[in-house]
Amino acid sequence: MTKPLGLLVMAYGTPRNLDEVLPYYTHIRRGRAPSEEQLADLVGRYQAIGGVSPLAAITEAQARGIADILNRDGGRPVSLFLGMKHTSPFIEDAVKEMVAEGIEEAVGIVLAPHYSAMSIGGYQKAAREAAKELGGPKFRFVDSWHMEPAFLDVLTHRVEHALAECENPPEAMVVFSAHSLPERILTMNDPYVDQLHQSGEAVADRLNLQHYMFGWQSAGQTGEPWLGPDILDILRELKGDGFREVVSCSQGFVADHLEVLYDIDIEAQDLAKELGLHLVRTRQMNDDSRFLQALADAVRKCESQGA
Ligand code: FEC
Repeated sequence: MTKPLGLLVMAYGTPRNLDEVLPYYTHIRRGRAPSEEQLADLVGRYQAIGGVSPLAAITEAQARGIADILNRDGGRPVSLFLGMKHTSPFIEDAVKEMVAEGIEEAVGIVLAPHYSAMSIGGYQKAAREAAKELGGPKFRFVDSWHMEPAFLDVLTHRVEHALAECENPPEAMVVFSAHSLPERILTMNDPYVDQLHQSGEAVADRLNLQHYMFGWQSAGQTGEPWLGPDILDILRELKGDGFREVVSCSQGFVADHLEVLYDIDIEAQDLAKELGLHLVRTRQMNDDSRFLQALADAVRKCESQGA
């Protein structure tokens, strides 16, 4: 009997309660503890969205959903493992479990659509290094899946629905955003910026959008320049340019979590109100089965590349 293919689904991770915010934040900062002020600011943002992020439950539902689709599609059965970048179970824990269960071949996929060496590359490095240290499994990785047709279909529907909530859809500006990264990626031949444009352009073409643009959100406070323009500056500029309605499509994220529920729904929404702009956010992918099909398709393509 064919041995199951290991499916390593990797995601960012989130603190399970407010006590876990300090170790989580310290891990994100590669072991440097945040100042009291930085910690209080982050705790305040979690409190503002209800105390904890829904991300953990959504990630689990997404991972299970992808595995279920793959185990029904008639292809090689998969065995699911879930590994987080910044909380337990860490990616290294998942690889350890894979080895213990005798998994020899595996596909790794990250729950974020666009590749950057600074984001997806970090997840893959953690899995590769753990596999090297523990003697397996043999990994193949999905680098990016932002152009998977089923993903673009769902993204297009999301933008279409958000536009339908506008009073005058043809005159609304659609802003496609992703998590900002330090500007130095521009000197690294990194595909992140181009990929954000590719998926956004694909949606704009399908909907024949007259007004759309690209921006960044959730930049860190690290003292170095980050990719811009930031969504908040964009809102101010759009107001100055005479726009009255804006659709925010956080296409770099696939779940409801802090960077969407706080950065867009609270921070950007407050500014929009102050400016007198009508801001509508597209719904996130969460556990939409059409979206999970896109990820399952990407896994099968990756698996067959090595066949
Ligand atoms: O809901 C939640 O609890 C977690 C939401 C969350 C997601 C997420 C995704 C990405 N991040 C990316 C890059 C960076 C870089 C830094 C950074 C910092 C934070 C902090 C929090 C946080 N991120 Fe995150 N990110 C989420 C949460 N992120 C909290 C720390 C406080 C703050 O800056 O707001 C800066 C690191 C440093 O200081 O050196 C860089 C990227 C993604 C999207 C791809 C992915 O999901 O991996 C890129 C979700």
